Amino acid sequence: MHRFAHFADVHLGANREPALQNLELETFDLATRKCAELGVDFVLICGDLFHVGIPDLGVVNSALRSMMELKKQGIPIYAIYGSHDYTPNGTSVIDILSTAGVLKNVFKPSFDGGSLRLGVTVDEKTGAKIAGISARKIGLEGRYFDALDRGALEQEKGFKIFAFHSGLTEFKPDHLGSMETVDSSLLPKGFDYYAGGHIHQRGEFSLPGLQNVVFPGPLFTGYGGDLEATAKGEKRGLYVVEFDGRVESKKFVPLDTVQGLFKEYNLNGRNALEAGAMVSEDLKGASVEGKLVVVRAHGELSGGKVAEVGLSAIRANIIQRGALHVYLNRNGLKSRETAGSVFSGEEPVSIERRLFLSEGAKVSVGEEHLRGEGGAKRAEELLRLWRQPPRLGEMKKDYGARMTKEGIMALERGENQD
Ligand SMILES: [Mn+2]
Repeated sequence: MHRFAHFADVHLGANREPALQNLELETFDLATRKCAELGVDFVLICGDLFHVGIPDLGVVNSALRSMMELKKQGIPIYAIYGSHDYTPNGTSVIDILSTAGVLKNVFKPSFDGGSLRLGVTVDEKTGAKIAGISARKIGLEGRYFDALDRGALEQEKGFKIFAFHSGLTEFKPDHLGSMETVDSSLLPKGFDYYAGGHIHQRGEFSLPGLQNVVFPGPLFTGYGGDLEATAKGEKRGLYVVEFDGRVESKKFVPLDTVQGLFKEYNLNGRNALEAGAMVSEDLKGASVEGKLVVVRAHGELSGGKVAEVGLSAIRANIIQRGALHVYLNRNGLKSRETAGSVFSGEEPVSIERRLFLSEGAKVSVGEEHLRGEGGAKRAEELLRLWRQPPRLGEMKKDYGARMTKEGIMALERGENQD
């Protein structure tokens, strides 16, 4: 019996906070060690190994160390590009790793007229055949699928894996409604396993002619939404597939690198101080040590400003109590006092003027000439000034200095007064 590991959407380098970045790298390292421990014959990574095409070298170095361990043990890594690995007209880290022989890019396209032919990579040890389509920025891989010569792939004999990094229309999770996807009918039929990536939610599917369609979900987490799901307890990990001429079993292997705590607060109708007291009281007894904590607050405060809820201080307190990381999501939190003004149906210039007037009235300004109409006028002038692009050949430094100087002049009393 042979086996391979399949995972995707590792997004190394996605998070800037050191604790999360370490966790990303630790999870990847754990995944590679798990692969070796489970005795897989090869590893297939279906895109978004890194969060950007040209990541921080420290992140690359650490990931490389984990991959070299697999290489030393004779376990090859096959990969395709994800939408994040792609750099237009440039060289991506995946290219470098591929040139160095750390991994093998299995996207081998050749164009014959309007038709796309895919080269097949044969894994030496198991004889498994892998064909794959890399992603391009913003779902442009759809065109690859349209042009794909499916017949040639369908005629390939033996155990076949199709690797791709795209959502499939038929299996799109509801919350990704607006995401561009590829129709399943564009996939070549009759492969033994369809190794997916791109969808940050785990799923196993099948359709007539398409068996074993698997999206493993992110290995750790890529975005804030993933972080919330992880904190809520969603398992992250990789697939191990056993095969012998056909798929004998496929198993999800969770990687428990982090424990999470998710808290959600609807602060609708409370004033800022009340809301803050409620949240901090509720979190007082929570066990947070070593955990990834996500706090989401939403609703419209009846009084006070969002900043007066004191969520930042609450976060600092949770960190002090030993939490690994606290992610604060207050995007849905508003205050009646500071709710944004809405002007519509007017010329941009007059919308700007009214916006400056109404916002200006909310702050206390010491300088007489910056209040009311005068202030709005100067704000408009600053806006007009700072909209100017640099002059031809002007250095960034000189442009910055000029903007600062002209900006100060625009704010000064007596200037441009009428
Ligand atoms: Mn991704």
